[in-house]
Amino acid sequence: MVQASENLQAKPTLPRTPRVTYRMTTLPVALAEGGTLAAFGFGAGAPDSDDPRWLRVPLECFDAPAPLEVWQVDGDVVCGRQHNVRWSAGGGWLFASIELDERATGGIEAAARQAYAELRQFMRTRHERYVLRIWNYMADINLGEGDVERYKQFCDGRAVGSNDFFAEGFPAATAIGHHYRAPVLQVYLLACIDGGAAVENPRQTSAWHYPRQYGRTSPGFTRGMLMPARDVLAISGTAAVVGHTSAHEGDPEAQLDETLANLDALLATADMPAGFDTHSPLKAYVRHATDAARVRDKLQRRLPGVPVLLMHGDVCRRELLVEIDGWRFR
Ligand code: 3EB
Repeated sequence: MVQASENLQAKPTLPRTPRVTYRMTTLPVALAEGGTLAAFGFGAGAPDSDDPRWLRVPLECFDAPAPLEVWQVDGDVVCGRQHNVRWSAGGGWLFASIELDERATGGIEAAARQAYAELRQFMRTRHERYVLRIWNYMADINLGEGDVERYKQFCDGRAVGSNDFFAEGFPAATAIGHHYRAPVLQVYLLACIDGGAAVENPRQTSAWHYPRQYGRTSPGFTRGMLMPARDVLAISGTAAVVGHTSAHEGDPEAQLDETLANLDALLATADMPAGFDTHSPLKAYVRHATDAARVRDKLQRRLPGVPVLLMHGDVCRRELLVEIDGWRFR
């Protein structure tokens, strides 16, 4: 829940939230534009570049050709590298990413531990102290049974590597399985010189209170994060979890309806206008390619005109077939 209602009021003097758009453009064009903090390509067909602002996300988009995602801030952007961390900063905002190969770290738990430890160490050198939003993409997320399922090992390693990183509160987050040929863990984040306001969902148990059955280490994330200026809500990966239970096992369309009900409740709790619009870029992660067309059709009916990237990705509980994350700009 938001702590106090004054947290929801617009704060125009605070850093203006980056604009997030999906665009049919090229990497050089996106990076040449003023104020580009980050640009993302999706899947094996995306180009590669050493520019720290560029990130190739190892998820395929069901719609070809995939657009680029571009984050733009007011002001000049500088960028660099520190160990495995690539970063860019401008306008009070920081983008940082890390990609580790599990064949070098010795598995997903160690990769998560190292990724979060490196990001935490790097962030200590920065003025943008508030991590507001974070994304995690990993291979074979549902491989293994019980406590050794790889997502649960990831949660263990994330908690150890984070140490005191999120002592003041968890960021909004996404954790999704990719199908890339190499076992890479990719983590990227958005941070700011000012803090946001965490928003929980009244229909969902807070993830850090999940009961033991979901793993030794509860996942550390908040359902949504209002940006410092209170103009934009960053929406965590949202699936058909009601309370702490997965709903509608085996039924992707019913799961999608439940997910949309969860999103409506989150927007209401954050005091954002109901529904999504053309300035609300979302991603829908679909586990089975055979469900993609039905998910696309339903989204076009339920969210007409909303930019939704349809991605091939695995949700962190194997019974969950679809998940949505993204942004709601006021
Ligand atoms: C859920 O509601 C779905 O481990 O960072 C969503 C968003 C999920 C973030 C994470 C996991 C994470 O529990 C899973």
